[in-house]
Amino acid sequence: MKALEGVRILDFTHVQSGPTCTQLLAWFGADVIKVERPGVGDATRGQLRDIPDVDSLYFTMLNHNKRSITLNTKNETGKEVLERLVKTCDVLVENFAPGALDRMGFSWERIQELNPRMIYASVKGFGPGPYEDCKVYENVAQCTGGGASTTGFLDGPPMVSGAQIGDSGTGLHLALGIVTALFQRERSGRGQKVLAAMQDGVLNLCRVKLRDQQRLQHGPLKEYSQYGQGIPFGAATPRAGNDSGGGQPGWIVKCKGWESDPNAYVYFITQAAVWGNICDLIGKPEWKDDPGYAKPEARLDKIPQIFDTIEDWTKTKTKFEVMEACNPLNIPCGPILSMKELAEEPSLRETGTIVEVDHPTRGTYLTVGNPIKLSDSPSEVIRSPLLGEHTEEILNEVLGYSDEEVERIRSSGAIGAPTAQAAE
Ligand code: CAO
Repeated sequence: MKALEGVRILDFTHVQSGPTCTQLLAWFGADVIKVERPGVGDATRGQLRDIPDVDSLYFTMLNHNKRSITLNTKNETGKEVLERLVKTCDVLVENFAPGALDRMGFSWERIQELNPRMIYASVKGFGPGPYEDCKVYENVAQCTGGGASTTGFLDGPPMVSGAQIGDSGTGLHLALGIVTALFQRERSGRGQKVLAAMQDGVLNLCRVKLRDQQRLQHGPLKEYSQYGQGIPFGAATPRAGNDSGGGQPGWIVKCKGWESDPNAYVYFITQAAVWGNICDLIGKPEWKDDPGYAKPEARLDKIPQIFDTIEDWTKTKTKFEVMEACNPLNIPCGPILSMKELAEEPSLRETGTIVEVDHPTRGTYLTVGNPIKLSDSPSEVIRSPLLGEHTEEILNEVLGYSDEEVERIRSSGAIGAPTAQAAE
């Protein structure tokens, strides 16, 4: 038994933000029925393809454990099928451009009429306000949610992050909204609307930067390297390079091999509690009692110089040797791991965080499994569906259409041509 077994999701999501949400719900056991346009499908099936005529990794890695039905929801018979799906499902998830479902004839009011228990969950770029009608992609959200203005180096332009906080981050927010609404429905008996706006999701993940914005009114941000470098602060939270962003100063320093290996670096945190151990490790035992270094407050104006000294030591070791030396001394640090190293890391394979999946037309590929582990709800990763692979199965078994009715639906053009079957 899985945590969300018995919950049926009508999945109208596409690209990245919505699909990450429904993939998580599927891993927790929900039956996720992905609705796609006949002959077209989710645009990502064909984007960034590495193998001709095969679903892209962009698609496969975001759509595990789902079933796919092709349905033209602008066709009259297609609308009839969609009505039946709305009546049958617990949750509708969508991340269309604003207004698309209304234009299809499925407004929130109409959905409530069809199924008052329905939870209607949306990702949008912006919440209500001046930008509510805008289309939004990942980096637009990172830029408008405070991520880009606070990322990068002080002397460089704003920078977006490799972590997809706008898309996958908002998908996570939406998933929490959905299970919360399902929990409330247990008591109220009613569905509700759930909205996760990408700007809001990014801002939520950047809340420490809004913290710093307000602290600026009371003086310089002393834990930022620029304070030690004597560079004055402006009106807004600045870009902080690799500063830790917390009360324990940290920085990325070079390790042995940095000249040729772009990832021969380690993140090193000078946690106050283990300052003595750090001093011994880097060959500066005299700093332990030196009034200029002994207390965290005294070190704030010397953070860049301290990390230069730490780097003189880390440059003599590989990033893994630094980790091995620091861990027994309780000094927090993290090697900069490349995607290649992560893909090959045995411990991540053992926990199911990195999983090898077999796909009928692609062969094997690697994906990231469920990062949230429940002790009583195991997550297995099942390959993504081919376009329309489960159309007949859903029409027959979920919606109760007879074979003759399926033929009627097909001849109306609502579900497209018979779909390619998955080669087993
Ligand atoms: N049958 C018939 N029509 C369908 C259909 C189906 N099964 N599925 C989708 N469509 C139609 C929609 O109804 C819409 O038609 P209208 O424009 O006539 O209403 C059309 O397909 C296109 O939908 P869209 O506007 O959402 O798609 P787009 O490619 O133009 O925009 C995106 C993509 C992501 C910019 C936009 O969907 C969006 O802003 N979404 C909200 C924010 C979001 O999730 N962004 C993250 C995306 S990942 O980076």
